[in-house]
Amino acid sequence: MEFDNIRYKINDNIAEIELDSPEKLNSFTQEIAFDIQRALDHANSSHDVRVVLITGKGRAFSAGQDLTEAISGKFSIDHIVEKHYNPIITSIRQLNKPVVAAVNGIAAGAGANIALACDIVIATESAKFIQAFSGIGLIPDSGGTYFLPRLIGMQKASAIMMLGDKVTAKEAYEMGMIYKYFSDDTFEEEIDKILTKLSKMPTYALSLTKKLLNDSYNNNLQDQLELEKFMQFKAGNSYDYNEGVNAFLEKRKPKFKGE
Ligand code: LHQ
Repeated sequence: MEFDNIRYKINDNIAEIELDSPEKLNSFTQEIAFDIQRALDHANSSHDVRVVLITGKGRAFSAGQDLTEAISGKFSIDHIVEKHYNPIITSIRQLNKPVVAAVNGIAAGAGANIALACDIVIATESAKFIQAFSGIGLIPDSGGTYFLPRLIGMQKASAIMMLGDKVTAKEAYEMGMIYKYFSDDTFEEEIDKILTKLSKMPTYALSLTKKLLNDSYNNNLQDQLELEKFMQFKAGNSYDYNEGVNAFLEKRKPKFKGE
């Protein structure tokens, strides 16, 4: 697949989406947003892909919306939200494999919230998360008002969104905003380990886990128990379940197919 505005490659069942406009801190134009949407769709439907990585080139993950495009009047603000960002967030949540955000540097505005929509968020020690919206008179979009209070609680989410403070990777980790952070020196190595592990796991079961977690936000306990029964039935009929149990009983490592 050819992309003009991002880098997209698939190796060893790992799809990597790299934002590739470091001179503008990987801020999003329409072309970039559409390329990301296309790459996510491809990763979702490709049988070769068992895990997806989103990361940025240079010193930023992404500084959010390209503000020169935003102010140009080329697109209305609601068009940008509806056509550029909302489909990306919906795709990440509905993607039937794990999506990892490797936050290699500053993540601001929509850039921060796209990262927070991913299943696993890992940052470099020097990364910073900024809900930059209030600094320019906007509201947090790209799912920020949905995910952030659920991740860190309403009080901290309100303060971070209203004050627009820079949150360090250590602070983000301590408040439960991200899974882990690593020193800048070992970051790539650690990300590779996580991706390699995920690429060999029972992908189908992980996709069902993801569906359950998506619904967990909205269901009551009884509905969630019912859904777990249904999803466990599906997982229990998979190739990987059979392989996992047999490997355990035969005292060998399982060879999962992701099916
Ligand atoms: C940029 C940007 C950028 C263009 C750095 N755009 N060039 C939805 C609906 C519709 C409209 C609006 O937006 C949204 C969603 C959103 O995402 S709203 C939030 C938009 N993002 C921001 O407000 C963040 C703006 N950027 C910053 O505050 C700073 O650049 C941060 C704190 C991210 C980094 O600061 P520094 O490390 O000091 O870097 P810098 O400011 O010097 O930036 C480096 C270059 O990147 C610079 O260009 P230049 O030609 O002077 O070297 C910046 O102009 C450019 N850049 N962010 N969003």
